[in-house]
Amino acid sequence: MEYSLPDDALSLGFDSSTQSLKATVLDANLNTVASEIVHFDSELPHYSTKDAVYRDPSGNGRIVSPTLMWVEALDLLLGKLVKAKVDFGRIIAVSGSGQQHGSVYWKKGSSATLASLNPKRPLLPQLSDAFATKESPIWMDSSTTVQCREIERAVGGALELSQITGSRAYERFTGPQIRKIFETQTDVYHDTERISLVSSFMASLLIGGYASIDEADASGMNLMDIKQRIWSKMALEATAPGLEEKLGKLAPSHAVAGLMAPYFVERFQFNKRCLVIQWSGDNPNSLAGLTLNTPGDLAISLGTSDTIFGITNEPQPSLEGHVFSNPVDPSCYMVMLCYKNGSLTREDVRNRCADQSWDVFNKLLEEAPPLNGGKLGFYYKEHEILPPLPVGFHRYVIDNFTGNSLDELKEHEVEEFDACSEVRAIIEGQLLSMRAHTERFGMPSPPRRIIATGGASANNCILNAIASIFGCAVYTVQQPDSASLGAALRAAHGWLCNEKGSFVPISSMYENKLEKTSLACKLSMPAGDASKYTMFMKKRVEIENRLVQELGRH
Ligand code: XUL
Repeated sequence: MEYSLPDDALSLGFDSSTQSLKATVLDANLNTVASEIVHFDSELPHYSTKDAVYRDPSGNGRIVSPTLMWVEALDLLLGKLVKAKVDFGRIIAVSGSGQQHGSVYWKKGSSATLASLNPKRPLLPQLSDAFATKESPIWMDSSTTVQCREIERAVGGALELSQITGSRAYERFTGPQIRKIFETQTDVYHDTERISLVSSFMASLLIGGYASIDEADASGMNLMDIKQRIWSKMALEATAPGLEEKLGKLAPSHAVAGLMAPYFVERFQFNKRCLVIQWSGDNPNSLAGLTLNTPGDLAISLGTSDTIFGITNEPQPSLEGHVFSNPVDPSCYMVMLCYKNGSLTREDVRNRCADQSWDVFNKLLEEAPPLNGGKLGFYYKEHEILPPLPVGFHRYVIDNFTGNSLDELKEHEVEEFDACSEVRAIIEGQLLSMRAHTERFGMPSPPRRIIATGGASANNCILNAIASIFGCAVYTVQQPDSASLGAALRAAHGWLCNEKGSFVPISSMYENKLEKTSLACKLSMPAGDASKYTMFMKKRVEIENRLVQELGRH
């Protein structure tokens, strides 16, 4: 069944990312009709941030952003939307995306301040005293290793924490960040009435009260029981005392956080029935913006780091990657894997073997046969996290390789490959690793479809390799604003669920519109034959496991 929005309706999605605050406005046909942006460094220079953050000069890995910069940016961005003549009265729902893991510490008494904002004055002066600390730790912070190990130990180990919360403890995750504040800034912790994520913080501004944390972004905290979608008592106790009260309740991502606060209705002429739908993290919103909606859907974002998102019913949380609650359907899960060695490592091979040219690179890729005559390469120009391996290149040739069963075949290590084998080895190697790790993580095989995005997804030869290795259709979409677009789609979705009084699948909103709208995906390649690659992948996993045992650090 297809659901539509009222003809003249608009939905608004924000993206409060590390560097900027963006807005995307969609009409009832889900076409983008306006978008605006505020860059923090250049447009709010009085915070003196570099890359929108403060890095601790002692090199201890502490990285924070000024909370008030985000408050001021919201006023500024709404002013730009007014200038762009967006008719605020037509906006039926607003949602947003926040950089994941970052946290905000509301001072005792601030809920009253939030509820009584004066629409004649900007937000900033009214909220300048609302926080127990004005510095929000963000995802780039890596200063909480001690707290990570303490939390893992308290719940019985890293794997146990992952099975409860969807991830082992990571420095940037909010639980370890909160524990560090509790341990090192005890006054701040005790003076805090409510802890928000960046996402629920921005939603709180819009509703004039504390918004719940949504279940998808809560999955990036090491605090939520991923199966039951409630705070885990064990994880809470391992993190800090009295924490549950400071976190408030959880809410499904499609739920209504509240009505637009009178402050924004009077100051910007929003409709007073405008709904604020729960904000979520940037990665969950990107999943929504890339139109992933069904178990088996997979997105591969090929950028500086390669990131994979997928939807599954049966996740297998482990010591790598992350399981999140699915932001567009709470009955299943989102999995996310991040590779550090992405485009810079591909470029390194291009520069060494292909005269620094993608055209030459593509020709070489096509000269080498699929399965590369049994040649397998592992290229880590950066210390890799998936698998955990140090910088280094490793090349192997499978002996007596015919492309049929590899079970009995042995391999030997070599120093180098010829240029076309090297080019095919990096591409096949990265993709085989993605296939192996997503399958190990509980993604269906083959995937239902793959949506490729990011710089390298413009390369048809690489798309061809993705289709053959994964054995499914690959679509491309060049959508640089997938997080704010996803937020706008989720705003419309939340509005529809509220209107129908129960959850409706998000795909029912755009199924028949896809080809006509800005979301259109083009089928790029037919599925290839993946069964030979299945054997090749098993061989690769065998070698990878050996490398991790020999060289890896957990
Ligand atoms: C995800 C992560 C980043 C942030 C900022 O775990 O740390 O992607 O969400 O974009």
